[in-house]
Amino acid sequence: MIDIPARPYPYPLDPAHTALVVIDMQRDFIEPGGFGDSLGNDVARLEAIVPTVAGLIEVFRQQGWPVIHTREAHKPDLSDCPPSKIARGNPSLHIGEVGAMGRLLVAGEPGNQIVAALAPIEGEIVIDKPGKGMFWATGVHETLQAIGITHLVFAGVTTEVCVQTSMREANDRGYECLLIEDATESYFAQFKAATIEMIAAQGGIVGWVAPLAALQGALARRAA
Ligand code: TIU
Repeated sequence: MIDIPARPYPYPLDPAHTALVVIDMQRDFIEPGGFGDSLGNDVARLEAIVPTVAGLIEVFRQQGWPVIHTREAHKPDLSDCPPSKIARGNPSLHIGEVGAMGRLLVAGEPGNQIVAALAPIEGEIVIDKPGKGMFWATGVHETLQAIGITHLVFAGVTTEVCVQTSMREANDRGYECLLIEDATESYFAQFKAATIEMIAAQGGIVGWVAPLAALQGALARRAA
């Protein structure tokens, strides 16, 4: 085990059984004209974490540890999208309607692609998920079990929606979860801060939180 300085106490990272999960770093949420923008959000906040997420992915690639990317994506016929989700929020454009980057939140459309700086490479797992959580209707639990993963490190957007939902789903399935706090962002600064606090509260009721530098520092000390 590698102890990563974290809150509420050091995170015991198991190097043989740890994967990185990068949640929904897709153009739909990060660039103007996408789904996040259609809901009235300031998307510039999210783009700011791209270099940190890239640094985190690089750590995992250098270690040879698995990297999993998710996308919030629906089938082109929207058969996996509840009508309630399409109707919600009085948006300027609904899921499935054509925006500046193609149909919102639809698999295969330009807006559904992961931003170029974080593009998956050969051998990395890409999960299209119809819900906010990564376990709902994806089969990812079975995929992770098949490769022996027990520990998940989380990054991506948005902190209190898809990241927190996925981390809670993972926690309930027995994964030891660490959120890299500077590799996640919300459209709402106060919701990011609150999410970090509620994950680490009560002795780590959902898991651990730490900055990227804590992970990098622990791995550097191990290599020295
Ligand atoms: N709206 C919002 O904050 N997030 C989402 O709809 N999806 C994700 O968080 N990926």
